[in-house]
Amino acid sequence: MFARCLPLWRSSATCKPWQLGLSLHHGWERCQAWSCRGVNTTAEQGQQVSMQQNQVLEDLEMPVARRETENLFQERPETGNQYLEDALLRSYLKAHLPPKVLEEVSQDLERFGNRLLTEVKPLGWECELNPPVFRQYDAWGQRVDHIITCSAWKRMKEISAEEGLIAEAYERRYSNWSRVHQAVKLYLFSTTSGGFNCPLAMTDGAAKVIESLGTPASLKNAFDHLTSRDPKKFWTSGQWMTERRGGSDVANGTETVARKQPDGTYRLYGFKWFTSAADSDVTLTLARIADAEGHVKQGSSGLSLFFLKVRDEDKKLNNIRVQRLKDKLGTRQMATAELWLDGAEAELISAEGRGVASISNMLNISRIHNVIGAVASMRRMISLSREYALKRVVFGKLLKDHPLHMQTIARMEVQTRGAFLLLMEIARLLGLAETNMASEQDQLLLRLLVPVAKLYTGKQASATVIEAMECFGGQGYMEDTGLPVIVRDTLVLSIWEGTTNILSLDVLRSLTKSQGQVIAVFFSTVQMERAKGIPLLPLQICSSLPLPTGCSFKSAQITGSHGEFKEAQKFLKKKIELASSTAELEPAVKQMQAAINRLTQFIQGAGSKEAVTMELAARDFSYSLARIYAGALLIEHASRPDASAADISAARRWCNQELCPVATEFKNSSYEAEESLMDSSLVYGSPPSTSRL
Ligand code: UCC
Repeated sequence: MFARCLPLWRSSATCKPWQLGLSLHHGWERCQAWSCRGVNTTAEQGQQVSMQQNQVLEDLEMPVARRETENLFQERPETGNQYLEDALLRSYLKAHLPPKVLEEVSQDLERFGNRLLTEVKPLGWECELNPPVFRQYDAWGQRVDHIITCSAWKRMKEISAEEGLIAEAYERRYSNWSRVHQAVKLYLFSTTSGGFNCPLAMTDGAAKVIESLGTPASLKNAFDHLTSRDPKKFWTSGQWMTERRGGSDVANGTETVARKQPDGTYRLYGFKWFTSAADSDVTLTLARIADAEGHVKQGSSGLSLFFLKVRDEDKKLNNIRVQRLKDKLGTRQMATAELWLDGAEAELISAEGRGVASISNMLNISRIHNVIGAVASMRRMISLSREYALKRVVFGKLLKDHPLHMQTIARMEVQTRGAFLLLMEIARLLGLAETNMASEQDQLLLRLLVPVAKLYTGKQASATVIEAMECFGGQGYMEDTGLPVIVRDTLVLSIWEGTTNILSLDVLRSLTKSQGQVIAVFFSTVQMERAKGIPLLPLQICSSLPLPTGCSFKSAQITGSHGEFKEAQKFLKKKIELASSTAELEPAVKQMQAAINRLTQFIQGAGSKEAVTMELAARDFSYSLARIYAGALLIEHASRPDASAADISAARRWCNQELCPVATEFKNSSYEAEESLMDSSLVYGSPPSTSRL
């Protein structure tokens, strides 16, 4: 009886008289009396009073409101060590890592999983409850612009260093597998990190940019700090790209000006509208270098990349003023600020006018972190739903025994598996690239898959976490369950680091820049050994793809001969080679064949269309690439000799979905110019007028 008096999530809830609809004095007394009576009844009468009689007694004595809330008692879903509970993660590592690396990495991950449970998880919750506070002036009217973060947030920074969450990738103690190790640690850390995964994403990106510049002497110290395991030494970095005109069209939206100083440094003047983790130690940012007359060059080629320290040795801001903190839907644990740069001292680190190209290394890394965050959110919400279904009784039985409920979670599981394998594939390719072990094809594939995975998993994660929230009924909507935090923090993943459409256009950019080779490599990688009937896609087909305004793909010349292409294929792993020996995978393999065929036909068909066709198709095209590639990975994983029935089922179910939506929509004429006009009519309710558009 006493136990039933305990509240669902917070112990203070039970005896709040105002919640019982009673006057304070009377209600409090009744509450106390009721609790005691409950204890006494049980103690004194024990077995003599049947539960039924007890219930009648309670019903008679309790206020109505109390009786109702009493029946709402539910079990809290508890999860254990995330590494040990993640069967797919463990089987992936077992299948791919060399034995010695597997042994060490597994030990580290198991230990880390325990640390997350006991130490990091409570800190993450503390970060949520104590978001950063901005204090502009001190008590004496001095402008101080302090962003005050809680002690748990500071502790997250120390833990990140201790665990080598950035260092791991740059020390490369496991050679090409270091990136996989790092990605897995970040994946486990993500949903308990209290938002600290965001500064880590940008820190990794900054380290990557510095390394890709050959770690110039002037940046060596910064690189050491960004990749340090010493909590006292570890720095985080920001990534200040977004200005008041927006964050997508960086080439036209950047107004910040850089003025060269006699000592060769620069002073930056401008306004950064959205600077995440504004408490970071350093940052990379873009600005336009002013000439002697103070003129700047507009457009992308006018942008250069700068490194700057946010504060000096005395912790004084580097001629930066904080205007305010952003009031965001999610990631509220992390300070995002509007900043005025009023002569901030900075170092030019790219060639003049090569700012966007230079910062793209950072973008690609932070986009990979975005994928990590997406998959982690999906996995976390499924784990909690799964656990809850083992405890929650509805309509006379556990949720897990309701087939429709299990089907819902299983569908999320299939999506999450596809997303997870995409993530691992990218980490694997990145690891190869960073240890000079990547073939040219691996590098092309990486360039293509990063935007594809970022845009696709961002959408998957949003849908999945909302679906999973529903698995808890009304409880999923309650703040103090922690579930809405995960939902809120996930919804940003399809927005920051490039929205879905911007990323879709980046997929087209990767085609243009590589003169179609990224798609050729894509095809040869997913092509099945048994798909004998499908001719390998010649590079020439890709050259006929029209691209949106500004993209020069149409005029691109194909340099690789068909022979070279065929030669290159010899080095490519056939993702679903082994599937031919697994009969249960036959339907999935056939669906993949059909999807690849349809994608080929789309590319051939789109080649003869106007440029707008490819722009309109960009999103569906990217979705098709994501679904086909993830399908190939799932089939590959299910083809292992020790694959489980669930692995096979996941591959089959994944391939049951529409794998090539771009071909379907193309057939439906959805990318024709007339349809584009109709899009506007549908949106505005009448034929679009120029004044409205
Ligand atoms: O939102 C933000 C803060 C969020 C915090 C981060 C936390 C993440 C945490 C996750 C953990 C859970 S920061 C702002 C986000 N903004 C963006 O992501 C920008 C979105 N916009 C784009 O991506 C655009 O497409 C731009 C900026 C890249 C377009 O610029 P341009 O200048 O118009 O593009 P161009 O002219 O096509 O490209 C310029 C050069 C080209 O190289 P060159 O000159 O050699 O031909 C491109 O090939 O840059 C190269 N380039 C790339 N290279 C452009 N994008 C890429 C790329 N992705 N990879 C390689």
